[in-house]
Amino acid sequence: MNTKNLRKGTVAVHAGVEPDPTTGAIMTPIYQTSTFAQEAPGVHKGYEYARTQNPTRHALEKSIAALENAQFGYCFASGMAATDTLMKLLKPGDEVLVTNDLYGGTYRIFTKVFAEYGIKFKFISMASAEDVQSHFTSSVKMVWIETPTNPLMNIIDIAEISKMAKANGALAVVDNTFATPILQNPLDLGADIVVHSVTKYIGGHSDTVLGAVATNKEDIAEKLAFLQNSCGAIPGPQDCFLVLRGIKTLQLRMQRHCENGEKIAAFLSNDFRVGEVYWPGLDSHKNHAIAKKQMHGFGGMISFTPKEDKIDKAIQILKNFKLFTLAESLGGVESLCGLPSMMTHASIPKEEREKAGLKDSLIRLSVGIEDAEDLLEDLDQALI
Ligand code: P1T
Repeated sequence: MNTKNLRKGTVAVHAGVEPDPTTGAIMTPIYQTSTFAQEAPGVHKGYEYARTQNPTRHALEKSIAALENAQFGYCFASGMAATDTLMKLLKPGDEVLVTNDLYGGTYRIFTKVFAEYGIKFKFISMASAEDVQSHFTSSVKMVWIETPTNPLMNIIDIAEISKMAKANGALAVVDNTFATPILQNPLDLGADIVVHSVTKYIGGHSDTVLGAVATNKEDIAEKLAFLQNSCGAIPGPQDCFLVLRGIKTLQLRMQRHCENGEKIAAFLSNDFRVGEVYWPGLDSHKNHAIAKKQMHGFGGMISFTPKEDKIDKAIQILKNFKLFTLAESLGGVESLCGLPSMMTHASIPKEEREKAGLKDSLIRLSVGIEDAEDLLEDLDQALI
């Protein structure tokens, strides 16, 4: 189905999924096969070998591309595999400007893996777009933006920084994991490439690890297809099927994540036991105006510090939770909580974390789609 002029909720239900040509099955089957029969050498139905193409994966790739208003989409074995592939667009000597507040695993692959291959990474605050301009040199070939950032919920102006990247001959890449294509479409704002940890909201049910990249640039798409096939970090068809199923409710889920997020952010902001609250929907958020400009909702990710800025206090609060589960990851239907300094961001050295404003006592919440009243009661009994 051509979903080009349809709205996001409709795209989420229909894009990429056609009735199966052989049986009419409404749901794309799990094509659990490694290879495809050929009538004669090179004569086949568009599928040769399942690393190169798989119909279940293709359906998911079309769905995610359509949601991101992209012509091309590619799926990978994880969000990190997607990031790994994007780094292979670069050459030794190239430099990447990276937001200084980002997922710890992304920091790790940049500093511990690709730095060894001669790619340079400069971690900078992108909260103010003007401050980014002075960092461009002729070696900068890519700008890596995460917005909202993980875990401080900083908001980066995608349109402004993409414009700067273009003027300086660099690619603008946006990790859109926290916002999802329902709340933010970076390609429409001028970015060249959008990347997702599909493991999170897009999958939505904490049952699959998967990544995706989407773009409207044909030359980049060609390279991505080449890298996907050459390096082979592809997701299996069963995981693609699970995500195709999850995507159908993406818009509904995001509406509820946003509603619950708003109630919890308001509660935390007014509680005497809480210090700082980080959620882009709050008027007090320093880039709330940019969030309003580029997002269609503010999501369900919230971070906060206990009033008394002590890691022990944070650990006690995390232990007190009954409904929020202490776990890495985010974006599932169930609410999770975590301590980034000891969990998702432990791979970033303490001094780097502190430079970015990430305190050891910061608690991160992934607010699920449960009844908000139950979540608020759990928070109230957990805070000390
Ligand atoms: O886990 P994986 O699917 O490989 O995705 C990596 C990744 C990429 N980008 C962002 C913004 C992410 O948050 C992640 C993974 N993050 C967690 C596991 C976490 O708990 O923050």
